[in-house]
Amino acid sequence: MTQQQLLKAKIPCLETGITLKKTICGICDPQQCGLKLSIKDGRIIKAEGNEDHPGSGGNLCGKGAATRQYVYSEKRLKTPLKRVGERGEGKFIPITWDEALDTVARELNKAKREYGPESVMFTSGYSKYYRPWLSRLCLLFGSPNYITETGACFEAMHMAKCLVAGCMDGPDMGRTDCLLVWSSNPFYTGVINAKGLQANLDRGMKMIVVDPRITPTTQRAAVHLRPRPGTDGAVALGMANTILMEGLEDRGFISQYTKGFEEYRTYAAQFTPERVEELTGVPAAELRAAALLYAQSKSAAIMASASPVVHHTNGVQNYRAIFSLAALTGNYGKPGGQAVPPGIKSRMREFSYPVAWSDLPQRVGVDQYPIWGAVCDDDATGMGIPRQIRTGKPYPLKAMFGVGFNHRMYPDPAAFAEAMKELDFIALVDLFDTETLKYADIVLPACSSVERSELRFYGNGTFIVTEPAIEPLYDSKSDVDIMCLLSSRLGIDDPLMNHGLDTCLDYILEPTGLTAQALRAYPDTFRATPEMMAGKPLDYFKKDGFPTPSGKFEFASSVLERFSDHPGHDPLPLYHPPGREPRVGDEFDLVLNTGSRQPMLVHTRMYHVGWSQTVFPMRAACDMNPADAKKRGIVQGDEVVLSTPEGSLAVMANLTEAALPGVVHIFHGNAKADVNTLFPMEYVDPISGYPGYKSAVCKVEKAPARGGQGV
Ligand SMILES: Nc1nc2c(c(=O)[nH]1)N[C@H]1C(S)=C(S)[C@@H](COP(=O)(O)OP(=O)(O)OC[C@H]3O[C@@H](n4cnc5c(=O)[nH]c(N)nc54)[C@H](O)[C@@H]3O)O[C@H]1N2
Ligand SMILES: Nc1nc2c(c(=O)[nH]1)N[C@H]1C(S)=C(S)[C@@H](COP(=O)(O)OP(=O)(O)OC[C@H]3O[C@@H](n4cnc5c(=O)[nH]c(N)nc54)[C@H](O)[C@@H]3O)O[C@H]1N2
Ligand SMILES: [Mo]
Repeated sequence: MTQQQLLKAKIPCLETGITLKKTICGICDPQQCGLKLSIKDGRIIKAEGNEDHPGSGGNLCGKGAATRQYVYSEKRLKTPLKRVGERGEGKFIPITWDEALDTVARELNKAKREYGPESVMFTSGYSKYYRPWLSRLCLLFGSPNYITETGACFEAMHMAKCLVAGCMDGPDMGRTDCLLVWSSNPFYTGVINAKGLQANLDRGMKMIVVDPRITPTTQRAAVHLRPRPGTDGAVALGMANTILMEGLEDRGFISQYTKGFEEYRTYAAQFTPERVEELTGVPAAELRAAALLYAQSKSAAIMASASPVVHHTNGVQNYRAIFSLAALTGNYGKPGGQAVPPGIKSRMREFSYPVAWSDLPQRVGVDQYPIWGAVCDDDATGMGIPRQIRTGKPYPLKAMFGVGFNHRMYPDPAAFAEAMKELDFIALVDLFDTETLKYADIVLPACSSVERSELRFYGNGTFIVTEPAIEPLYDSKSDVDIMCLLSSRLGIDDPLMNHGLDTCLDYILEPTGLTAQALRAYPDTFRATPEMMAGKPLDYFKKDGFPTPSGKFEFASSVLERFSDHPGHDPLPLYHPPGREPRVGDEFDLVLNTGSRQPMLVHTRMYHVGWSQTVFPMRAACDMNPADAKKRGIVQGDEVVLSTPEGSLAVMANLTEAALPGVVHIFHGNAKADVNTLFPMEYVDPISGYPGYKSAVCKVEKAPARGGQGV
């Protein structure tokens, strides 16, 4: 082959000067599939899956396959910027890193001096890898307000787990006979999870899926329940009632290890299959089939997702009702039931939280949502930010240092932005030029995962410290380097952060006996030895009790009992219908369900990355059932106006049987058709403060003429 032919075929060899570098994909953050990049003259010319990666095994989704367009996007930030126009106007001039970092340090310290450290928020969106540094910086600065996207993701599920069992658990999937998947679709949301799920289906595991939509996951289920969104609590209580009526509960487990069973049993008795059918739309026979399969399997485990069940005004209570099924059937403490997942020994927790929450002022939002203060020890909720900025109560909020922070993930983003305008100072770190940056005083350009070194722990007992595959583009830096540089400028005397990434990593990794540099020799991940692993035995609670106030699994929560004067804080998992439900004759006659994941999109990240969207339309579209469309004279591809009582959007109608009749779905994060503008800030779960993103009411009408906000 000639050199030209070799170059055209992108063959890595001496003649072409093309080299291969292995790293991980950071686009869809928590999955981190293995990535193999071909590099020529410091530029990525090809991106493939790394077949030697034990999690993803060479698979790469459409987003990862579009790595080159993502990394070399026109929208990448190139230099640090300083605002010169009004907040929101988007006028900036380039400045040096020294000027930018000095300004950030000066302004954050000014707010600290004048209003106290708690007046400064350290916020993050969806990205995960830099969070230990952000929380450490925040807590060492003296502020309790380390706030992540978890105010609308994960924490409410964790909260529900803590209220019933005292800590997080997950399915012992490798050994279970029956997996009850409550609203998750890994075939769209995570390559590594999907591979794991498929492997267990292949060995004969049965699956029940509770999901209003038809998805690749529901298509593999033995039983698929399709409740109306936000009615999950009634489904779970109905399953409990069937199990009790059939005498399939585990009496021994219940009497020894649980609290509140008799009240729970009496309450669940109201949920007859016929009533559940009325409340949820799930046919009585299907409910029964699911309950029997779950309870009669030798072992059964529940797989829950971070967001769909809790994006409702009743999410925490609904999840408590769902998780109670595991205790009812004794699926704790045995192979194939619920298990506290093992982890690799590290000092991650000590690194991330060097100061106890109890030594700091109360976090944002705890005054309104006290369960955050009672059981959540990871971060604060961002849902309280706008109100506290406006009222200054319980104390003023004056400045923000945000990393990958996007105010549009919250409901009513215009009101959120208005509140941000009132802050004295905002510094934001991002990869791309975003809408949120328009409100910043200083903007700092971050580099992407292929341009940095980072540590990741995987659930399968492997871990990795990556090497940068290419140099940071333009004048960007890794988020961690930025925070380490800031730490010393803020005057924080931290022997770890002030010495940079590797010093921090070596501290975190110390219990494994490995250093960051040693781990870099394993580009396909390093498998932890048994001595490096830590975990609780399956039946840990038999000796130590559950880590709840009573030491038992709590059908009736002692923590909620303490706060039962707050609305919705019922100790039993009482079922309240979603805050908004369409009734016959209503103007807003459809359920609006937003954010069900699309394989080619991640929140705001991919709208400008066309390569990932070749098999799906790039236009903002809402999914609706053909029967609902027909009633409204709508055909496939029509321009429609989707309205809630708060506003409307022009989008395209995509007719699909995947949507349950009566339910309309739309993805979020599209700045040009932002569905979060259709939600009021007050439409929330009273316990978690989560927005009711997945059960609002709407109407859909054929658009009178072409045009509008759609893209
Ligand atoms: N209506 C509706 N709204 C929702 C949801 C829904 O289902 N429906 N889902 C909610 C959920 S579960 C979540 S998790 C949130 C997520 O919402 P967001 O946090 O908004 O998620 P992203 O848009 O992925 O990321 C935020 C920012 O991180 C930037 N970024 C990407 N990589 C990096 C990096 O390496 N470093 C830095 N510094 N920045 C980076 C991106 O450019 C982007 O500006 O949205 C929530 N909002
Ligand atoms: N491609 C892609 N992958 C992602 C993301 C992304 O934006 N894009 N985001 C990541 C994030 S932040 C998260 S939190 C996870 C979420 O991960 P998943 O939970 O796996 O994905 P979702 O599509 O949000 O929700 C799963 C299913 O829940 C169903 N559902 C919606 N409302 C309800 C309800 O009220 N009750 C029940 N029982 N089911 C309901 C939806 O129809 C959907 O099929 O995905 C992560 N992975
Ligand atoms: Mo999420």
